[in-house]
Amino acid sequence: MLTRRDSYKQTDAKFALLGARNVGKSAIAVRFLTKRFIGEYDSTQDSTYQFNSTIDDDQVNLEVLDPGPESVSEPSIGSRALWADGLLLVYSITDRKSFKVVQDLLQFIDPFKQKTVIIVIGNKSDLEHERQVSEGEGASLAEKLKCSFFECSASEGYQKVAEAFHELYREVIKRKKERRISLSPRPLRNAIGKILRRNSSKNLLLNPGTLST
Ligand SMILES: Nc1nc2c(ncn2[C@@H]2O[C@H](COP(=O)(O)OP(=O)(O)O)[C@@H](O)[C@H]2O)c(=O)[nH]1
Ligand SMILES: [Mg+2]
Repeated sequence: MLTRRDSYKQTDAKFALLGARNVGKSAIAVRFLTKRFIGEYDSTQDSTYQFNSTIDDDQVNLEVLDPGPESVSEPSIGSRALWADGLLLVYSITDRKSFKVVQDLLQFIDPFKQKTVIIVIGNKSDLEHERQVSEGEGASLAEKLKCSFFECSASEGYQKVAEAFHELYREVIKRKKERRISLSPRPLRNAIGKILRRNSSKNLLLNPGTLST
């Protein structure tokens, strides 16, 4: 179910899309939330959605911020990076300038990198004949940033768009767990570590199939 910031529930992860105008941020958000493509979307202001989704068999509560047009200034990016657990940095493969905008944004996100997970997305992959940014360039930017990278087409399908959000969600949850452990006192940390190790070796014994991959 999709609601527009009217009912507040416990949120498992907060995501914000960032990038130049017209790269398809709204189209990506709406595709993920409704499974549909809406070609022309009113992007005059920020929209925040609360959304229930199933990710890896878990029912999760997500909040997604689709920014309005004035979203690439330093204060605006800073406040979004502070708010969000995960940032989707979106460019269009048909617009080299938008790839540069993503690279320029990074300096403003840097102060939040311990807290906020990022993912790079090259949208409009259906427009191969208009491509200006190669897949390799997107991948090597992501490699440099040590983050995941997806090319997708909001207009063509749901699957790739959903995959990107799901991957970001997994990384956000992993980061939250790591932070929780690193913020806890050392004896507690050691105890948690022991329990985790014990449980993971039990799982291997109970599910020997996990060893065969
Ligand atoms: N061909 C194609 N057009 C897209 C795609 N995603 C968005 N668009 C179009 O690109 C334009 C800008 O999209 P929009 O979502 O408003 O971009 P935003 O300004 O980043 O939010 C609109 O005309 C969309 O229909 C895509 O994957 N493929
Ligand atoms: Mg928009």
